[in-house]
Amino acid sequence: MVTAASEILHIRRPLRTRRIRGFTMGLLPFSEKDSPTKTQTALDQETNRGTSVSSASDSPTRRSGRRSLVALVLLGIMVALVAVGCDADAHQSVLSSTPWTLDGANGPVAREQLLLFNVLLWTMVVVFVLVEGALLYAAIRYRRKPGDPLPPQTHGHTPLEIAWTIVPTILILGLGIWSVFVLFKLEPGEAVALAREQGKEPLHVEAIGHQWWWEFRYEDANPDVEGSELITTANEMRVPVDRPVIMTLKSDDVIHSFWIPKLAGKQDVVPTKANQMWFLAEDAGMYYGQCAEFCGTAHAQMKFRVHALPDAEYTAWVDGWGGELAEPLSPDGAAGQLVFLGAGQCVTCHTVGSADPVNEVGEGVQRARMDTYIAYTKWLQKPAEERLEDVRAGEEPPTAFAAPNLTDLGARTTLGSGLVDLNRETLRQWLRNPDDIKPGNRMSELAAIYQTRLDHRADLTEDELSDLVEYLMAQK
Ligand code: HEC
Ligand SMILES: [Cu+2]
Repeated sequence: MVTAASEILHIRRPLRTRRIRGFTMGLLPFSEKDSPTKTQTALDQETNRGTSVSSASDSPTRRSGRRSLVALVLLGIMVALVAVGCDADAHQSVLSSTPWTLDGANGPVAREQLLLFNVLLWTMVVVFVLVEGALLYAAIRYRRKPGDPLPPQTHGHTPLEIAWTIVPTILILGLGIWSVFVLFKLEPGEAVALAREQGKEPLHVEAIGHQWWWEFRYEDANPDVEGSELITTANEMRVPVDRPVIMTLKSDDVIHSFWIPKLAGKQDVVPTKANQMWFLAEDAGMYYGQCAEFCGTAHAQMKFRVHALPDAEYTAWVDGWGGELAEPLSPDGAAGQLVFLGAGQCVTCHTVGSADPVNEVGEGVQRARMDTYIAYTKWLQKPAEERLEDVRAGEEPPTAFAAPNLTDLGARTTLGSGLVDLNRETLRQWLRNPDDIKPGNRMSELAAIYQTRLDHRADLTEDELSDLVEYLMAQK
């Protein structure tokens, strides 16, 4: 009995202490050899070395070495993955392969911001390299070697201390003051001043962020014409070149962020608040935009485009918007219109042919749809039994929600807020099941025609779909 117990103790003790050592060794930077005083456990360990079989082959130092190797490899993979995502000349990047030319930026706003960014970045790179370099050099060159005596102890070095106080102060003050001046230049007032200098009026556009698409409202689409028409469109914004564009940013639901990398930096789009920013496109062409604030399931698919057009082309778009169709509807298109207004119930959420129709009580329909959406989401938060009672009593809130204005859909280039090119095939696919193109979108989540089939497809025949495609593609 006694021998058995002592044997157990004899074997168990070193095992346990070894585990404790393994734990502390991982935390402490020195090895057992350097440790100034050997702990009792370490001494125990030594006396028992004969019995501890695994300590040599799987020592804690070796284990932690292996661990740091794994960490290093993981870090390497991460850096490689991040680097793969870098493309200096990408569509949605203000950076370019020749950063000193600032040619990734278009217009005064983006250029000003990029210049500030570049100067801040490279100043910080220089400071980092100098400070870290000095640190590494000192750490390696003057590291303590065995047997070294204590080095001479100094205290204070006035010129050096003055230098490392003054230099950062000048740097931070200089860059800080410059940043503030750049901020002032981003104020809309600057855009008005610039436009007046050019003898023009700035263009005002309102962007409304919705989960997960963008609405654009032009109160005065042609600023050179007094009281010109109201235009509402979605996901693709048209602006004239060389004219300051002042954006008013609003949100219908959550916080979004409006970002056209090549034209201007990000600006938050906050519910109940109207933020402003401006930009000016110098070169005609297409600029890519993206919501830059996580706003829910389809956030990454909340893109948009800015078409900067020569004045004449822009005015032609404004004059041609709405009103008579470019070509009269074909018989199929006319059938599609009936589906749109009837079986498809599209008209509860979408408007065609008008910028902002007014409802019976004289309020803008799109505004009313936004309010309905808020009422509906609040209703969804009620307990299920109460909702069931509401439904039985016929008191559930209406399901009309804000959706893209489709008046100029046929003239757009994309579908699903910049996700896929717009053509008959993609439009048909979208109508059959929007989730196939844009998972998580609000149309298939809320429109009644997608709620009746188990496969979540539209409750419409292939003919009805074709007619709808005809009707919508004719809207330009
Ligand atoms: C419950 C409201 C609702 C109904 C009903 C509805 N839609 Fe939509 N629709 C939306 C929303 C919201 C979007 C934006 C989806 C997105 O991009 O995330 C949308 C997007 C679209 C788009 C793409 C627009 C663009 O610029 O990307 C088309 C086309 C469209 N709907 C057509 C229809 C048709 C046709 C019907 C009827 C069969 C219909 N919708 C019924 C809410 C609705
Ligand atoms: Cu968003």
